[in-house]
Amino acid sequence: MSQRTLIIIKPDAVRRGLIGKIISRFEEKGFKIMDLKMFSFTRQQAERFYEPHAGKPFFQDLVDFITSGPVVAAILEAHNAVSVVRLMIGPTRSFEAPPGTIRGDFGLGLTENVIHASDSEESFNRESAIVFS
Ligand code: FUP
Repeated sequence: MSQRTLIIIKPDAVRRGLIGKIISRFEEKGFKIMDLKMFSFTRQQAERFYEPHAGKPFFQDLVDFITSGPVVAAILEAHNAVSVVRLMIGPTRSFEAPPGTIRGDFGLGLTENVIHASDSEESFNRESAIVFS
């Protein structure tokens, strides 16, 4: 059955001019783009978005980073969208992400790791309500 997921092209990738290349990968893979927007997270919105990480040692750095410039958010649809997109982005630590993944091809960072993608349908519902409200 068709499923939706959320991706966010993070400020590092937007600053480096990678929006087109990253969106193209999902188009070429066959995803339908259901919604797309560029915006900047407010601090309050970022704290809600990353609420599952509240209290962790990297939380403030994460909020500082995601609010440091514009991002591009998209809702993508396909069969098994959540797991297919997670495969395409690669592991959290870009420096360990295999070539061929988006993090593996475009980044080196941990906090600055190019792209976010929902890790479950529940996360998609929660995150998309914050981003596309
Ligand atoms: P992911 O689902 O791959 O985006 O990774 P997580 O949900 O585990 O982490 C969310 C974000 O927190 C990551 F994108 C990067 C950041 N992070 C850090 O900055 N330091 C850490 O030690 C772990 C995660």
